[in-house]
Amino acid sequence: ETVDTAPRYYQTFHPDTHAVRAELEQGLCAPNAWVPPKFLYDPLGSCLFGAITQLPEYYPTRTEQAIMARYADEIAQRVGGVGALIDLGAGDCVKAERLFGRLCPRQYVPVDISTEYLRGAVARLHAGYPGLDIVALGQDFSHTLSLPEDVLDDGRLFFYPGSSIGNWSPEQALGMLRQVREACGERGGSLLIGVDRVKDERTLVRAYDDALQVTAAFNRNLLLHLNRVLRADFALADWRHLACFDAARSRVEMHLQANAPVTVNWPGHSREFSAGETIHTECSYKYEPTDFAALLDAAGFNDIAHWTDAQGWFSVFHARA
Ligand code: AVI
Repeated sequence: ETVDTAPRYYQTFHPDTHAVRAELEQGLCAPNAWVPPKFLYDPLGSCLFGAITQLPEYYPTRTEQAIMARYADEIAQRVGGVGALIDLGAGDCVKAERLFGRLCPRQYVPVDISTEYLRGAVARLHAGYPGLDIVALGQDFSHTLSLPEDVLDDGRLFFYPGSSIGNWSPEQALGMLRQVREACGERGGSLLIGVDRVKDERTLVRAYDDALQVTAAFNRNLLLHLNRVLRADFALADWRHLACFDAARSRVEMHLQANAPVTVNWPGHSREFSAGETIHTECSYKYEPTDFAALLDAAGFNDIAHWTDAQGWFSVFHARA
C-alpha cells in the first residue's frame, strides 16, 4: 500500500524585494551593463529553457542524457544507496525523474529559483509518485545553499546536471562546489554533475543562437521579467539577442544589444544605452575534463569518476565528499 505524502515547500526566494531590485540596479547601471543569469528564469523563461533543450542545435541536454543512459549501471553502482536526492536548478524535474528507477531515493529535494514553475513541476511529479517524500525549495542558491532540517542527512546525492555549473565563473563555481561538499555531510554524501566541454566555436555558438530563435526569445524574455520586477519600461523591439564565444575565457556569452540609442526608466532611475551597447545576461563556461576534475579536487571532493560521449562533447562526473 502506498501512503500519499504531500510535498512540503520552503520558499525563501521572493523576487519582489528591495535586495533583488538593488542587485538588478547595480548591474544595469554599471559601465558594462549586466544582469545575473538567474533572471532568465521566470515562468515563461523556464518554459523557453525547456524548449531549448529540444532544439537540434542545443546538444548538451541530449548528450548528457545519452551518457547517463549508457553508463546508468556503473553510475548507480558507484552512487549506492540514496537518502535525499538534492536536485539543484530542478526546473521541470524531468532529469531527476529519470534517475528514480535505478537510484530509488528515499526523498527528493528539488531546488529552483523559478518558484512558481517549481510548484507546478512538483505537483505533476507528486501525482506520478504519490509515495515519494518531496521537500521542494524555492531558493536562490547563488547566495547560500541552505537545507531545512527535514532533508535526510545520510546518503545525500547532489544532482547538478545540464552544465548549470558553467553559468558561474570558475571562481564562483569553486565556491559553489565547496558549499555543496559541505552540505553533503559526513554520512556518505556525493555529487553527480554534468559539465559541457570545450569544442569548436561554430558548434558552441549555434547552440546559443538557434535557427528557430528560441534562445533569442529566452534571452529577450529577461526584459519582460525585469519590467515586472523593477517596473521598468524595456521595449522588446529595441533589443536583439547576441551570442559569442570567448575562447580565451572558454565561455559562451549571451548579450542583449540595443538596436538604437534608448533610455530605459524605472522608479527612481534611468539608464541610457547607446546604439550597439549590450547588457551581458549569461556566461556559459566550457571545461576540459582535467580542469573540471581539478576544480572538484580543489573543492574537497575525492574519488572522482568521469564519463563522456564518443565525440567528447559533454562530461558527467561523480565525486565523493
Ligand atoms: C542552464 N544553462 C546550463 C544553460 C546553458 O547552456 O548555459 C542556459 C542556456 N542559455 C542559453 N541556452 C541555454
